[in-house]
Amino acid sequence: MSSETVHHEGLLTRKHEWVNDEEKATNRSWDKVYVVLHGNTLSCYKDKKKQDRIHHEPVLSLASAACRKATDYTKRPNVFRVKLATGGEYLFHAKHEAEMETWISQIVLATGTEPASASGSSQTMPATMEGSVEK
Ligand code: I3P
Repeated sequence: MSSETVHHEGLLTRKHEWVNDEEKATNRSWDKVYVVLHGNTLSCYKDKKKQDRIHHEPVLSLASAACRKATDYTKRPNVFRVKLATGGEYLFHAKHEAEMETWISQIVLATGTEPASASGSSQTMPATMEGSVEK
């Protein structure tokens, strides 16, 4: 990872799928969120003003998190998944493929893992995240 702090932000739509390895999120609606990636933290705000976090949730740590395109999620295009070290999982829906790829590469940088040399490599995602998500 470069010595420069990773920083990326923008509007995405988000679905919280899992609270941890065992517990499905109670609210699994898609929410518009203003996402701020800074260092290895991810904050999801209600809007660009960056005052209120969505659902008053805390900042999310991306340390040892995994991120890749959610190829198993077929209801929307350009969706990527972030799986936190806690087992928490989020889907993020980008407006187009380039936006999705930018987010994935920035988040992978922030997680402290090396980005995969070829896109789609399982290096960036545990095998359990491939295909259908069975818990
Ligand atoms: C959820 C909402 C989501 C849907 C989710 C529903 O209902 O319809 O769009 O996810 O399905 O629970 P609500 O808004 O009433 O909370 P998908 O768009 O991925 O289908 P789920 O229960 O299968 O996660």
